[in-house]
Amino acid sequence: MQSYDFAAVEKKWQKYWDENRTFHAEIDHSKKKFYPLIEFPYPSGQGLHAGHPRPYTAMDIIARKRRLEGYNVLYPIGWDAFGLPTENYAIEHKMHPEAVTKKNVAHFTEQIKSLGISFDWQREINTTDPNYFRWTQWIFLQLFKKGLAYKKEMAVNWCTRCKVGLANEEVVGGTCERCHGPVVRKRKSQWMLKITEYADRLIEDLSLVDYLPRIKSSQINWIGKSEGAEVDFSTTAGDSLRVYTTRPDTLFGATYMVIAPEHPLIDKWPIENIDDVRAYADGAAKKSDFERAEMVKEKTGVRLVGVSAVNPVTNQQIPIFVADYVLMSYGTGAIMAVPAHDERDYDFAKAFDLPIVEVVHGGDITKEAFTDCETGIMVNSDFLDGKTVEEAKAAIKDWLTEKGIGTRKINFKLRDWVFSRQRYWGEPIPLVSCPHCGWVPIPESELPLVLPRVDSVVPSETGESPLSLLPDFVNKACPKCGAPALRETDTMPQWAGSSWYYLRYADPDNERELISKEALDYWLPVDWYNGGMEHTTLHLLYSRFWHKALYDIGVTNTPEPYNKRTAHGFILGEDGEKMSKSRGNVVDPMDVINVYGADALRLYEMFIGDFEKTATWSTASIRGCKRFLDRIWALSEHVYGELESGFSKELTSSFHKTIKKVTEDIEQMKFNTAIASMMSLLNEITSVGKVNADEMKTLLILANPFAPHMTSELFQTLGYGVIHLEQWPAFDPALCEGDETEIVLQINGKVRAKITVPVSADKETLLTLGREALAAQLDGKNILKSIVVPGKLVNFVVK
Ligand code: ANZ
Ligand code: ZN
Repeated sequence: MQSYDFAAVEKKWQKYWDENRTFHAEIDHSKKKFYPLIEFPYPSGQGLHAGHPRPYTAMDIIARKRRLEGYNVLYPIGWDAFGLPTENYAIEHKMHPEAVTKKNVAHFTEQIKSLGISFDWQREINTTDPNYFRWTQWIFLQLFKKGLAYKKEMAVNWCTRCKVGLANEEVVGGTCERCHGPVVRKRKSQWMLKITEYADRLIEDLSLVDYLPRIKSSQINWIGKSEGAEVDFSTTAGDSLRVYTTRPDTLFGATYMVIAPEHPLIDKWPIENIDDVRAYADGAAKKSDFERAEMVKEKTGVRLVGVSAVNPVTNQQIPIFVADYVLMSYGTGAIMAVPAHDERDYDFAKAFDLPIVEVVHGGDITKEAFTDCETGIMVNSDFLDGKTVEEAKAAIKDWLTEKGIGTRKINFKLRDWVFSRQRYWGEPIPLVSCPHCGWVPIPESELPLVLPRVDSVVPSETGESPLSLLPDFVNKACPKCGAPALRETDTMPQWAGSSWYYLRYADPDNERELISKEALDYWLPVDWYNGGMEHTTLHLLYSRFWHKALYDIGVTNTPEPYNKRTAHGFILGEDGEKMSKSRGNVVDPMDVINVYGADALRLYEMFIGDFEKTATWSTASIRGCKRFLDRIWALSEHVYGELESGFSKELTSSFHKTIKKVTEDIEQMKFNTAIASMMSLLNEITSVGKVNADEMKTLLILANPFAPHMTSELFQTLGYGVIHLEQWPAFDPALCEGDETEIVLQINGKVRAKITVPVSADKETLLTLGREALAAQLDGKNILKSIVVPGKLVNFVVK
């Protein structure tokens, strides 16, 4: 089949949209608004990768459909441009990070424009623009004034390669998330944000929003609300030892205790083997919390000689250990160990030959017993014997309260947010340290506090920010008393600018305020936010936290920023592995555009598999998508009849069914099956042998969100007008029945499901529908071969 000149067509329409500001949105109270959002990119030096177009196109399809449905759509784009890779690149090439950013943004802009996404480029923002970060700094000052920012000396994760402190979340498997360099613990005074104060609301308000269930649950788990009790154990050294436990009911089974190697009592107690204990603590300090808590390994520890504790219910003396499986950062940094019912305690007790006393009846004390000690009947527990776990919990809490040695306590896994970075390329923290007044905010009229100009960034080897090397920046009179004072030289983490950017899109040029009330009332909240699962626990929680803090001071007007949140899967290389330069499996979307065009790339990225799931790149199936476009183009030469005469008798039902399917599938992000249904409609048109004007027009509108360039061009040349001013077609449910048949879906020859498909569905469509219906069963399996017998069955041969 002959191909159309996609390069010319695409360039023409991109220029048209740009010049006419076709997708620029202004407040219009006569229309309903729709605000879709994608995670704005970090403009890296590498340019777009194959994963970028997937969410952009998905939300673009939704945005374009909504416009055709009559909504006023704000679909914005901007740059999350502060951060380490840019700074590191600038240092290496003796450039200024601002120049690097500018270059990268220009490159990204050109690339993204070539995808034909209907972004409102008039609202473009950049987190490194002083007119933007002025408000990031302003928000920080509000948080500071509200008592939500504080400075704390703490052990931070320190990347030895980037020479920068990292949040716990940025340490992955003991290495730096960005450079994969080794991470050690280092004590440093850091700005912290009290996200923990919002922990409960961050859980509860999930009931107000429509997030995918797995997004909700991963936020809930990350926040990790835990209800238990703090219990004081007396010791032979005088000071009592306080533990946190979620299972006070198992107190009779507490046969020893463990304190974290950093526990402050170590310095107070008369420990006879203190040298051994200190040596052990030094070793533990080299490990991250993650390694200590999550990595499976032999349990280690040192028993304290000369001090022991007393179990308050058995009155028996029990030994105390230091061991690194207990973290100082959680609870009280000390535990009562119940080896019969806690797996970590069990492993430790086995290694150190400690007594194991069963207190919740669960049969043999084997590893299996741990899992079901949540329910059961108490044994070996004196006044708790015979009670259920729930009853025992209540009874022991009363007993502990009565004795004055225990109180109910709620803990969270969530930690406060380490908000300082010792780097140049970030928002300066707008505070001054005065010897008389302490930390003083700079006046809001002095915002933005811009980064001092330097020719090139010199990293400070001491671990302080490069800003600390610039006396002109550092020295500042105290805004309160005028005494010589020093500016904070730490900058904000990359997460700062992205914590509120969705607000600024609604009013990007406002110089007086962060956002006007009118823009806020009209555009916010975001209606639909799609992003990566990897941002569920950091960015998504951080921005929900900022939004709530701003809500509390009256800057935002809803408790939640995003009404709906969905997530896309990654795209893997053709070999099924993560794309990486070293593997040589990287697909550059620009290469694909050059060979097949942007419409084909868009279509393919949506056809590649379930949007939510990981997908493997296939150059063969991109050709299939290209062929689909070429066939529609070829069809345009055979259109008969006038507009407004209705669908032909032969095709009426097929059209209504396809409209229904595409309309509904887009809403559910089932883009692949929406495309498949358009492909089968095209097959039917081909078998009928002709297409009339209304049919062609409808087909073009349905395909427009997916392939906007080609459909805009054909719409114009066929004399139908301007496609983006059209209306999304409606379907008549009564006409959507019939002409369907049931087929069997098999895996390795075994029947797994039956689905109803259009009789006309071709092999490609059947495969797509089959794969979708068996998605759960096929997940993680390698499809070696698929056999399709149209009208009968699809069989997947898997390994
Ligand atoms: C006795 C016990 C018996 C426990 C039992 C568990 C099961 P979550 O649910 O995650 O909050 N723990 C407390 N502080 C700790 C720390 N700093 N480092 C390591 N472990 C710590 O877990 C709370 C449980 O984790 C607590 O309840 C404590 O062990 C342990 F059958 O106390 B438990
Ligand atoms: Zn002062």
